[in-house]
Amino acid sequence: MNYDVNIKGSGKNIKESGNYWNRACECMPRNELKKLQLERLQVVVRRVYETVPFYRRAFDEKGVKPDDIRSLDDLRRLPFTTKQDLRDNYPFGLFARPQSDIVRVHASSGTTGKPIVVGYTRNDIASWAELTARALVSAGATRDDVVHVAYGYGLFTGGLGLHYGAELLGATTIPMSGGNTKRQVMLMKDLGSTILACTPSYALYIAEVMEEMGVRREELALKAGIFGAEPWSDKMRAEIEQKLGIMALDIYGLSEVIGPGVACECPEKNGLHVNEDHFIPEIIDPETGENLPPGQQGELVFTTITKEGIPVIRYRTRDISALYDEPCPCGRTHVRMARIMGRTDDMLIIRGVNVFPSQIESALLEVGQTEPHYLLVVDRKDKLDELEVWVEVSEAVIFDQVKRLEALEAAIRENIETTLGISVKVKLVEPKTIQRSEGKAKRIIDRREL
Ligand code: DLL
Repeated sequence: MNYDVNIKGSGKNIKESGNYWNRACECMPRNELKKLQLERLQVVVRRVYETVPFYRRAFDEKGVKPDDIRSLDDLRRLPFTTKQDLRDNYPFGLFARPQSDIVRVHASSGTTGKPIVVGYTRNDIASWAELTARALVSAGATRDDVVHVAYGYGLFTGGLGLHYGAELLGATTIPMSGGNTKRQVMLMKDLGSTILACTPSYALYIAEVMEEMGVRREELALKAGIFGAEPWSDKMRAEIEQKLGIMALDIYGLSEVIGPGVACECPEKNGLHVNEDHFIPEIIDPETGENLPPGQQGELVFTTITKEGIPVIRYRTRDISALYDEPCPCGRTHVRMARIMGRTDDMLIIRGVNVFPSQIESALLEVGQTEPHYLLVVDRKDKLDELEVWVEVSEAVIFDQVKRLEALEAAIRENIETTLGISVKVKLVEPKTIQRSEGKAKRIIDRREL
């Protein structure tokens, strides 16, 4: 597919560089899209007001009624929904449909306490499959592809989310789930997998295991991958692309909103298109709750406008990003969100200074000669916080002279200290010593007892 489209409002012809699953929706002129969003928003606001006591109470407290939503700007008059609200209403309190309409339940991957439970109607499952199909097609997948799904299956939304999209597309779908990595490599090779779907850290681990098994990337038929569920960087992208010989694209989502497919990258690799016919994104200042203009960094907030089982109104994701409304050369008209820069609750406070793992990752990236595997170990000694950054060096570096290693350690330390403005310790560790994950990577060990 390669035709010119005129994006209304942009005043210029834009060459489409990608493929679409649903061109009418993905490239909908913005004025039409806004009209559709408003219609859908009005319906969902009325529905939650009428069926979910939590929303009725929250709207009443703010003095806003469904009839007050006359424009998209009126969305700002509605209250936010938080993770705590979902917890307080565990398990089904925010469902907008009776249980007989719910055909599937998923739950978030929280480590402590009760998870967050979400429910899908048959229509929700259908729209979700459409969204992950869009992501797969954006990465170049067709019905002739073999999609290897190595996200976890089960209550986590990754596995089944991608699975349904791949089947809808008509691709041959391999429901591998995570783990047993040697077997994954063997099957990828034997079954001719062409598209890999897993977390970016697991993709790197698969590449490592391939190397150990003596399997060269040329022996696989892989051509692209869609990676998400955890933060990653352009350095990791370059590494995955090089080691697996593929194009690596980012896919974003969260259980509370639907799962993977809320937003996905196009081959331009310059931000993730938010599926705006299903979700309205906003960026707010996490402190004040005020809306921030395009381009400014803040907390992502989503309102679901098609979901039936458990719609969410202005859900605060705690993810930090920014929205860009400039037209994209791929032809999609949906706004792009920047790759997730961190989470408001991933933020470490070290001696009073806010530290995001992503800041450390980019400081490491600038210095180079290290692998994208690192661990932040926080401890408290004599009432003082200490941050130690463990970072794996590459094979080539480990055999260097001690002096060279010390110089590298110092360079990394200085770079992180300039970025963060606090002192840190750096520990270079040998390749493959930091534990690999089959799902979301664990980057922080906080040993402080508060
Ligand atoms: O991680 C859904 C998902 C599965 C997305 C597979 C992409 C691929 P949860 O377990 O509810 O859902 O976790 C959601 O993970 O709020 C982000 O903090 C993080 N996250 C998800 N995708 C990305 C991404 C799934 N592409 C939480 N980049 C979100 C960075 C991501 N962080």
